[in-house]
Amino acid sequence: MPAEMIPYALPRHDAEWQIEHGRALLGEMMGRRSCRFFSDRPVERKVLMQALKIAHSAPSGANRRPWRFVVVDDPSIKRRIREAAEAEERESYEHRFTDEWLDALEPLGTDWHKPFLEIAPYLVVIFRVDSEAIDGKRRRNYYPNESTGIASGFFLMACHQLGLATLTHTPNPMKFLSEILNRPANEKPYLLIPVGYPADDCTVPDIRKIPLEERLQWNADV
Ligand code: IYR
Repeated sequence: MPAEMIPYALPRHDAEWQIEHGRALLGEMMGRRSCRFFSDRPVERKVLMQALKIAHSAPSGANRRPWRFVVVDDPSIKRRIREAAEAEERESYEHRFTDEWLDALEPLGTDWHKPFLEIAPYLVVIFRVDSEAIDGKRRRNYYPNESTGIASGFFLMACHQLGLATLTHTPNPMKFLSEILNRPANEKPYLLIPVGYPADDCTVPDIRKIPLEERLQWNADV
């Protein structure tokens, strides 16, 4: 049955307001960096919940919200995740990554050690839910990959706006997350996101973002 249609309107800002607001938002978002050195300073649970609510507000295929957020703050589970992630990462860095891939990672200075997985106060593990059991029947979800990517983006932006550091970490393969966190086979690990505050002596690589002009086309002009 179609849902009842209800009115929808947005505040009418003038262009001056939009440009000023856009400038401020751009400045804030350009300041977001992936953080690999976290403080153990706790994060108020309510703040994390607000960021998760913002993520959960994302648009999704057929309004199914085909994701699950698993929040880990138990030190023993964080330790298990670190150990399993480091085992996979070690294998990747020492055997699985091609030389081309290792060259691409070199500017980031990463290696298989992932202490942040125990230090950050929260690990948010996002699962993509491909199908769900409804009334004993398996029902597929639509665009779960795109939807979960959008929700993840909302989460990263919300965290940054709230002054929280994040890292989109994807140890490969991530199956160990399903096992440690008891998630069923219809839910696929999608991203592992440590959330917290940067360590006092946190540094990030001094790399530049490719200018938008190189990634933007108007109409059919090339
Ligand atoms: N998952 C590894 C390697 C890695 C891969 C990419 I692509 C990055 O942008 C960064 C790291 C790691 O986390 O070290």
